[in-house]
Amino acid sequence: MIVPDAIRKQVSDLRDQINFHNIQYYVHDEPQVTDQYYDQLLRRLQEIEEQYPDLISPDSPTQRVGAEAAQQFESVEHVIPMLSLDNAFNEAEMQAFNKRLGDLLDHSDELEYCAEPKLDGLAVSLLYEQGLLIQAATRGDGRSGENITANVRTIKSIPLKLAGSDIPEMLEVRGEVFMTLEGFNQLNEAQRLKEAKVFANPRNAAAGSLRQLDPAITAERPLSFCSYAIARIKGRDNPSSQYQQMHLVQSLGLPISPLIEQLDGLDRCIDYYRRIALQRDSLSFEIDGVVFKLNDRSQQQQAGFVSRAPRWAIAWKFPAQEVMTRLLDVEFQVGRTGALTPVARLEPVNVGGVIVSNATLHNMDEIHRKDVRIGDTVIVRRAGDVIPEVVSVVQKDRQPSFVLPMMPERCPVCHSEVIKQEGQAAYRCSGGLICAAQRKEAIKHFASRKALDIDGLGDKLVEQMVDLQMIQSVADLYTLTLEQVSSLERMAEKSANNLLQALEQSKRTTLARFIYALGIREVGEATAEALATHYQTLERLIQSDEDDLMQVDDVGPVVAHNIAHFFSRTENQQIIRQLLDAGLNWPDVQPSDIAKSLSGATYVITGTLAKYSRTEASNFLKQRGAKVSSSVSAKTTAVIAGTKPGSKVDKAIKLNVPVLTEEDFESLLEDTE
Ligand code: I6G
Repeated sequence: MIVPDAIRKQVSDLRDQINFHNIQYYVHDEPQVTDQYYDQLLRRLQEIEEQYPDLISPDSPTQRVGAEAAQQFESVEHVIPMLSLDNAFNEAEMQAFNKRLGDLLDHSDELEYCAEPKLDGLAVSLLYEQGLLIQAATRGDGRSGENITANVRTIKSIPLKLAGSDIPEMLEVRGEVFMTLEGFNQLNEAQRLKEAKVFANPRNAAAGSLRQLDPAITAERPLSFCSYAIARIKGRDNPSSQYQQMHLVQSLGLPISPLIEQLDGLDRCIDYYRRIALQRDSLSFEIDGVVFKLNDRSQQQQAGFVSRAPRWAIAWKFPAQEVMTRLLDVEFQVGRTGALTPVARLEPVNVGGVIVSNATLHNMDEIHRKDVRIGDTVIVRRAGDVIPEVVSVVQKDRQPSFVLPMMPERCPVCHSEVIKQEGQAAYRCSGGLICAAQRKEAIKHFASRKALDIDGLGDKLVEQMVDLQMIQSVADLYTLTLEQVSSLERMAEKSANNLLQALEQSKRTTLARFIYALGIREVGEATAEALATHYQTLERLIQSDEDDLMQVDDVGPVVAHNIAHFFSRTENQQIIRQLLDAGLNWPDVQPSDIAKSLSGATYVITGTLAKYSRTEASNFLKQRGAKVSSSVSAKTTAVIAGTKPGSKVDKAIKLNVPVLTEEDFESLLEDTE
């Protein structure tokens, strides 16, 4: 078939554009077009290639998933062995490494290093000839690995064709294939829905995805790539430092670490390690340490190798985020809404620098899925600010005597029946406010900072007062006497007076806080705020029905049902009456009584916030006049990062945009109230 020149040109232009936008997205993290526009370009190219199949070439962006499923992976010899790295586990070992190199090179000045975080992924080697990706291999035993070209071709951040005009004849790049936390969570969510295998961590997910014999499956997995070394290069000068090598690789369209730095001397390296350790929890990917390499390649050559590792590089490891320990028992904790959460009691163990003796097992479905027995050796994981969790069981250590944890039939606290609602994973205590555990949690919530903010009424105090039956409900707080409060453990008269004063002060509140303090299931701060603004009085809210409630912003059928159900219960009505009788009051609601104190500011929210949904957090910012955007630029005022954030934090760090934690965000809200 004759292909008109105009079509050839169109195909070539489309490929150039797609490759350009790929690099903007994956290498520079600066997309210039929307996903829809990008998809349109790709679709247009696909259409033309379907019409003119002669134009299809293996480096076309449409040809990422080409190969059929393989029977097995072939073996590939590494021309340059894929080495491992020596490790340092503390500052003294890093110091010793630096000293060793100084002595070896007879170098009395500070040595220059190139540093970057060590990604927790899988090492692969990519071979480009005449600019085309012709082979990709795993590390294997270092001398030979598996040929995973078909799978690696599906990773969108790996170019099938190198970029630029000065392309080396041959280039072998080594790097790490990994999965971002966002990708990992999405994949596991999808796996759960399909009732397929759920991965324990991003590294396992990346490994499992890369090891698929069918590249079509790998193509669906959110894999990323980051280069860390040039193994071979021909037809272009090999730069004289590691740092320059990485920038050459980047200019050819391959991603490199956004956090790479050149550092003079040991002290700067130690400082870098500490900085990265502080950022570790807010990065969008998991890292297990920092790699330091002598920057100067002639110094590297001088230092040479010892057995299977370069003498000129070291991985200074962070404390492990996953460790093994023994599951001593499983207990069930009752929350504010009565949900019973299985909690693992563990032999205390250091996880990521923190001693952990309890970890969540989430719910009974998870216990069955992970096949957990009391006595098992388990792997506990603590990443970021999230609660430690049991991720898996070391099955080979299983003894026949180990028993499956059982959900109790009765609440461990109030002995009411435990029930499971159809379609829900949680078992709940049916005791409601009869249950001391639920009462304690309800009172703690009522007193918490964003509710009635009762200064000095901490968790321990609430537990004591409920255990002593001094208080039964939140309303009883306002009947406490000085005598009662002073009789509590570690409560001097002064503190008792202060608490009573704080209780008195808490009576003057806002309608939104009061609604939030009631602890209605799934009514967070923003919903409480929306309800207050919508109804303006408590009476109107109490009288509304489910249909009416659904007119309020963010209130869907489940929340509407929860609210209506809460107000329909006589015990709740009674508590509300007692609270009002005790003198709780609030000013009339003005529809917008928060000053527009953040006008002109633009925020980006990423990751999961523990106490707010995305919508809630956005609403709070918007109420204060701020804009909330989905992408980070140099003009962004700050990025608010929860746990497991996306690449937006990396971008913010790169652009020197401040990154706020959830606590910073809360302070911001308070300061602008
Ligand atoms: O396994 C590795 C991870 C990261 C590496 C590595 C690296 O540089 C950032 N560099 C070398 C030279 C080797 N392994 C052998």
